[in-house]
Order: sequence, then C-alpha cells, then structure tokens
Amino acid sequence: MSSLEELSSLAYSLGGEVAGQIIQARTQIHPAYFFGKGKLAEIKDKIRNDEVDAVLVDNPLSPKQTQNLEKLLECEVLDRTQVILEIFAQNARTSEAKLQIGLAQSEYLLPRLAGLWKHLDRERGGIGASRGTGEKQIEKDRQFLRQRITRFKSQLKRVEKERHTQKQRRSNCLLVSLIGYTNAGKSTIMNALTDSGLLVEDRLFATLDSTTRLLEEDSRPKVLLSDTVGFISNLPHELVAAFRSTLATVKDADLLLQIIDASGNIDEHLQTTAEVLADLDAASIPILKVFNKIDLISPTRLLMLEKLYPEAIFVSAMIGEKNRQEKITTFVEKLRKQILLFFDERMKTVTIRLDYQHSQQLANIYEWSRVDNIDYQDEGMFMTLTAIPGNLERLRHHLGSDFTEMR
Ligand SMILES: Nc1nc2c(ncn2[C@@H]2O[C@H](COP(=O)(O)OP(=O)(O)OP(=O)(O)O)[C@@H](O)[C@H]2O)c(=O)[nH]1
Ligand SMILES: [Mg+2]
Repeated sequence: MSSLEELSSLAYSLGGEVAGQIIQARTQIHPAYFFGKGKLAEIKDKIRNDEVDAVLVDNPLSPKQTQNLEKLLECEVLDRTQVILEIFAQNARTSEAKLQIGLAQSEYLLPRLAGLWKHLDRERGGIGASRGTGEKQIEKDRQFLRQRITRFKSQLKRVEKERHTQKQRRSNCLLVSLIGYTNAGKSTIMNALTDSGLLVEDRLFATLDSTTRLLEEDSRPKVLLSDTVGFISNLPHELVAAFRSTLATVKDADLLLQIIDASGNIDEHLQTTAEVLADLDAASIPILKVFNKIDLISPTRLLMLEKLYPEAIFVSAMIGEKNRQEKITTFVEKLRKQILLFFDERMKTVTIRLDYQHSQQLANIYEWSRVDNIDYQDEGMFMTLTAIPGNLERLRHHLGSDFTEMR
C-alpha cells in the first residue's frame, strides 16, 4: 500500500469517504500554499464538484500553510499527523487513552501557535504598540496549553503508578506483547489465544489501550499476553511520547510477538516497527515473527516468505465456517506451543531440599516454578524444579541455604 493509499484508509477510519486523490509532482513546494497554482485550481474544482468537506494532505504542512489553504479552499485541511491525532481522539475509550491523546494534541499545538497568530500582528500593522494583539493572544494560548500539558502529565503519572503496582503484583509472570503495524490482526489473535472479546475492526487504530490476559491457567511459568496500540509509518512523535505508559507493556515484555500482515507492505512495516521499538528502548527484546492473513496471499508468495523467514510462524486468524472450531484450536495451539517453547528453552532445572518445617514455602514454589519431582526423605523434601532464571533467583532468595542447584 502506498502512503497515499494508506491516507485513504486513515480517512475511512476517521469515518470519511474518499472523493479522489490528487498528486502533485514538484521539486519545490510553494511556501505559502504548499501546492502550486495549477494544482490549487484542480483541488478547488474537485471540492466544488464533489461537495468535499475536507482536504487531507499526506505531507506535513506548516500552520501557516494549513491556514492559507483553509481560507482559499473554504474547507477543512489536515495533514497526515493531524489525521492520525484526530483518529486517536475519536477512538479513545479509556480515560488513560483520552489523557494521552489530550497530551499529544496539546504538545503538537504548542510550538505551532506562533505560526497561527502571526498574521494578526501583520494585519494590525505596527502602530507604535510594542506588542501586537496576536502576540498577546499567543501568550495566553501558550499559557493555557502549558497548564493543560502539566495537568495531563500529572494525571498520567497517577495512572502509571497504578500500572507499576499491577506490574509488581504479576512479577512472577512472563509478559508477551503483541506488536505490529496497525490492522495486522493483533486483536484478532489476542482474542483467539485468550478469549478476550476485544474490538476487532477493519480500520486503522481500532485498539488504543493495552489489555493483558493470562495465556494459560496452568502453565509454569505463567505467561501473560497483552494487546496494544498498533504502529504506522511516520507515527507522530508526540503520540509515541504520550502513549509511553500504554506502550510500557511493550517495553517490559520478555518476548514480543510481532504480527505482520502477509498481504501488506512487509518491508516497510518491518522497518516502521523496528523504528518504533528503537524509539521505545525496546529494540533488544527477543521477537517471534508471526505472519498473519496468509489466506490472502498466493501459495507461491507463502513459499517465498517461508524461505525468507524460516524462523517465523505463518497463520490465518480469520477462519471460515467450515471446520471452524477445529481450525481455531489448531492455530491457537500452534502459537501457544511456540510461545511456551521459547521460554522452555530459557528455563533451568534445579534440585532443592526443603525442610518439613518450611512447608509453608510450597505455595511460592508452586507459583514460581514447575515442580517436576518430589522425593520425601528423612532430611526433607527433595524437589526438582524448572523455572526461568529470574524466578529461580527469587526462590533462592526466599529459601536461603536450602537451595542446591543441580546444573
Ligand atoms: N483475511 C484475513 N483478515 C484478517 C485476519 N486476521 C484479522 N483479519 C482482519 O483484519 C482486520 C484488523 O484486525 P484487528 O485484529 O482489529 O487488527 P489490529 O492489529 O488489532 O489493528 P489495530 O488495533 O487497529 O491496530 C479485521 O477486519 C480482521 O477481521 C486473517 O488472518 N485473514
Ligand atoms: Mg487491535
């Protein structure tokens, strides 16, 4: 999908219909209007003929350009960043998502205020006054925005604290985070794996918050799976910054399950995901690639992808009515197995001796590790445990000198 086609999908996500696409090929953009004279005439015609309500521009516009264009075209003008911000604002459901989008919008606006009000000063002309009306207005607006930003930030801090407490509570679990380009099928896969009933929609940014669920009740280690907001090329920086607490589930993950739409623009989506992960300081977390929507590609392309990515898993989360339950079970099992295998390879087995008088520790042992064997001797219980290194470390700390490692 080209960037312009993607902008059409964004328009659709916003609830709009696309009347047409116009491409400008110019080496130099017009400083005041972005578009040249001929293009502007063409755009104006289109607006009149098709009763267009808004013009979306795939490139970044300066505030002045937006303002000039709106005046000239007599309709709303949004650039790519503004479109994405608008979708986020529309789709925000949880109070956290609302706070985050409020923060992102305010931070986006703050440096742009000057550009918006300059004309007021110019229109009034320099009649002696040291400060023009425009400049005073900017100062007022700036102050207002700064206050808003401070308020949003402190409210978000509180949410983050809450999240931190939750994190401590589940620190004996491993966290797997579903990541990837928007609309790749993350929520569909999350639902299949955990029966979460999350919103799945064929529109960009259906998901804006994080949901975390236990992957399997009885597995040791316990594995939590979380679904979160998707990525997109040229994701506005303000958004990544504002969504830091939502994206914390990504940064704290032990494993990332990268969902890739096999029918999409794979190289670009991989590139974008890598960039966002670097931006989040999450680039060093191990990644398991899952190519989804293989029902939409030809067998030849599937073969090629399997050759190119021999470590990846190939699935289709969209399952027709025929043998539905059977197919879901197979696909879910395949993914679960891979996730647990990943951790299995990183687990260690130890043998410990536990005095009978310390039996109250058994609950912790069962919570933090898999008990493979117990041998009841006069000197105590000899237990063979398998767990990830972090959990063994905690048990070692808890049990002190009774902890003997076998290998
Ligand atoms: N054909 C096909 N469609 C799929 C498959 N998996 C998901 N979809 C569809 O793809 C669309 C997006 O799915 P979601 O699960 O909402 O995608 P997401 O990655 O969570 O998207 P956002 O939350 O918007 O970033 C929905 O219309 C799904 O029904 C698949 O394997 N094949
Ligand atoms: Mg989703």
